[in-house]
Amino acid sequence: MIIGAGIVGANVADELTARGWDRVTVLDQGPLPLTGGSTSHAPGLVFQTSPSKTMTTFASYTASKFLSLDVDGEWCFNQVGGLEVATTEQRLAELHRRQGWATSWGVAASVIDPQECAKLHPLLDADRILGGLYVESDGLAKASRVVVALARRAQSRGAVFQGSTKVTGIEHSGGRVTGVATANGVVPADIVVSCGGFWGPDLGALIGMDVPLLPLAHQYAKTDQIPELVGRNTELSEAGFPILRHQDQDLYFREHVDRLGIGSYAHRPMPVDMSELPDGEISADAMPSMLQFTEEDFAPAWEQSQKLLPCLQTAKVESGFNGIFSFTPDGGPLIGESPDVSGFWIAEAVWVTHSAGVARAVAQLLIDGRSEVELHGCDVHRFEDVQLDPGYVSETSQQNFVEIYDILHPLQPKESPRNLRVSPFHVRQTELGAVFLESGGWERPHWFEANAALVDELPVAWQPPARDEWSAMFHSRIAAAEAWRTRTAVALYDMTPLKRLEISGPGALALLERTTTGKMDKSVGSVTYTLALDEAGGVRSDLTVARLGADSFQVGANGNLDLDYFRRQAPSDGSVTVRDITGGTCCIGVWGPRARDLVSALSRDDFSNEAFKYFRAKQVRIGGVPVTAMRLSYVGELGWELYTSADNGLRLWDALWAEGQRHGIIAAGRAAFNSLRLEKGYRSWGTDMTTEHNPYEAGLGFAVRTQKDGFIGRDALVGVSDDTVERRLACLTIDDGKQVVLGSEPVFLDGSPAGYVTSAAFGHTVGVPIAYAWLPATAVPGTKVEIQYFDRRVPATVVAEPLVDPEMKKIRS
Ligand code: FAD
Ligand code: THG
Repeated sequence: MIIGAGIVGANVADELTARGWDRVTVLDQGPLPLTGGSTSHAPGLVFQTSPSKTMTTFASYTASKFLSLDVDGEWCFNQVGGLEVATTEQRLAELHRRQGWATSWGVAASVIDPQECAKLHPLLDADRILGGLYVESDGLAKASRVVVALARRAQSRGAVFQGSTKVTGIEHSGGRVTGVATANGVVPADIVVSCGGFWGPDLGALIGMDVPLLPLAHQYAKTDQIPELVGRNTELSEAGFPILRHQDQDLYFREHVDRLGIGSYAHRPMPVDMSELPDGEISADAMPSMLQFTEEDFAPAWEQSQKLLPCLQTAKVESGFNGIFSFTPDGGPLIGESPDVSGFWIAEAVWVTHSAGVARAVAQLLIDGRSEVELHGCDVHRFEDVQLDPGYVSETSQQNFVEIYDILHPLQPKESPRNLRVSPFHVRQTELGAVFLESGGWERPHWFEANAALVDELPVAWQPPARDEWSAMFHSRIAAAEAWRTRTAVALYDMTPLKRLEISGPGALALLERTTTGKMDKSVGSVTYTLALDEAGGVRSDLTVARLGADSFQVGANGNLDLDYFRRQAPSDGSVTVRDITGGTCCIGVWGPRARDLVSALSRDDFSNEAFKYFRAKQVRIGGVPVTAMRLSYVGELGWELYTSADNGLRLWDALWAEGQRHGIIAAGRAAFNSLRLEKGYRSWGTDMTTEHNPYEAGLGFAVRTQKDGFIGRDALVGVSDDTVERRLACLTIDDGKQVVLGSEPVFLDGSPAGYVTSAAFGHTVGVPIAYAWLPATAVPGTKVEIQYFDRRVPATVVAEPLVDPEMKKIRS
């Protein structure tokens, strides 16, 4: 059962029936095929390029799929190309960065000069622009026709489409969906996929599922006849020039035969009160998703449009509307299954651009249990609890509307809402001048201004080179001092935001044995670095599992997706409890060569190498505070992660800080942390590897215990080894020793794009910038490559990893 016959519902029906599911019903409250939803009037511009690999892949699939469709010979995709123009130097630089993303994700794109732009789109004033990004394979989706083409195809395979049928309830029993309620009675269904677009929250509410999206109105207007367009297009072709974006003014354009359509994000965010939508009979003129055009909001857009396209100076706006569609807290779509009612899925907050890609992913999830394209930025369970609050969703989604075309630095934090979640050390961090960035609602120190004086003390070998303007943003040279002190003395890192799960009960061991690649039946006090794989052997997370009791484990995880996963995997007999203990606890990483001296001075417990081995956990007391100490370090230094309950946190920090004065202690932040972990070769899940990669490709084969039977993903890895993989996460250093890159840049091998950067940082210990990148396995250490940074190629070399302490001397001593 699919709820919603918009572009998403129609694509899901098509993708499911294409895979042989022939008992698919699609219900829509509106008439078919124009239901009155967002799809009914979508102008259908498909610009593929995005900072996200997944979203770009979705868009490319959508374009190629729609290109193969027609309705009685009439096109579904008009591949006119896409052109994004720059009117400022910053935007031109941004277009180069976007060209890099396109290249990284496999879409051909080029940055062209103003004359070439005007040749492709003669309505442009070439004197106003500095250049453009041209993507030949972009184009226009005829969304309403795509729906017809897909509905016909799905119907030919057995699907049933039914309009004018509103779903008013979701039936379920024993935690499983059983059907949907409509005015005509209950329709049974064992799987329900809600593709309700901006009605998603209302549909989710029927079973108590949070759907964190906000319906916002967005203006779209059409001009009267433009003389320059007369005779260029036919009623059928509609358009011939590339679709156009003018991001500096939050505008986009397309042709409608001899008129221009103008979309604007240049107005105030206009959240929609769902209770005020026109109710009653839906028709082409009375669509709930089309609100009255508010002319005054369009005025600045019109003025700017006339500047970019001088032909508009004698034109006028003939019609317009405020159309509704969905925005989310981070701009990504929402895909996933209800945590409470299995069989109830959602696929919402999806653009036409990504619709086929999202639908294919949903079909694969339902049928194969996994999507070939990784979904961590799309999974509805990626949000933390505080991020599901309607006030949070509203504020952040509106901010996303405002920033939709802005040039955003990868480290740029949101300005608001902030201070949602703070660790017990927050007050001390603030005193030390912490510069906080935000993640998952947590405030995380990036560096501490209190360490500024240390920059002058840096030995010559540790003094970092000057940075270019872009890579210097949201960065400070203080990170070098913090890295230096971590490697030479001792530093405190606030690890509180790291997701922690307690998995306990008589079935806990069996659950972990089945869901991870490592041996879990070890002595109490053992800690294991391990992987959770999907059925195809893709890495769904990397974890540390500490056995704190016979039936009690503490899992260091990567995020809410891990919580959701273990909850789903836990047997229904109640023999396992999966609890998120992150908020009630806190964690300090005490790392550096003086770490042992420091903690020993505050404790009667024995922290010697013999008594407290690497990757062991113990209950100890430090400074009078009961602590679970784990001897491991993501920064690759001697030391411990110290866990205690939140109430004890501040006292623990203060005890370490006071005693630490004799040991050269500092507080250190994420900037140093990221640099140190890359030097040590430690991967970050979601950035360096995802479900698209197997452990051997990711350089994590050591964590797979092939002798162990029956864990998820094992069968898929039979015959796979370090020697069989065709691509690998490789460590690169930048040849000039100076140019830092930031991630997602394309990497060229023998002059051709061959991969992309995942994580990068300046390696303070080794004195060169480091980049990890996916590359063909043939790119062995010594191989020369080039990284594209804006419009430049930066020479780099594949090197053996890790760069620091490959023999584990520091960390194990
Ligand atoms: P919809 O098309 O809204 O479909 C949801 C369906 O669910 C509706 O038909 C609705 O009737 C049905 N439904 C809801 N509740 C119930 C219920 N209780 N029972 C039964 N049925 C129900 N995207 C692009 O990619 N490119 C663009 O250029 C573009 N331009 C846009 C311009 C404007 C002005 C607007 C408003 C949107 C634009 N979009 C664009 C966004 C795009 O239109 C939407 O993201 C997309 O159409 C959403 O598709 P959908 O199938 O999820 O939603
Ligand atoms: N601490 C804890 N849990 C975590 C992280 C953490 N879980 C999520 C994430 N971070 C996992 N990532 C890593 C990566 C590397 C290591 C630990 C967590 C690590 N690796 C050793 C190595 O490769 O040398 C493993 C050695 C071994 O297996 O014996 O330490 O930061 N609690």
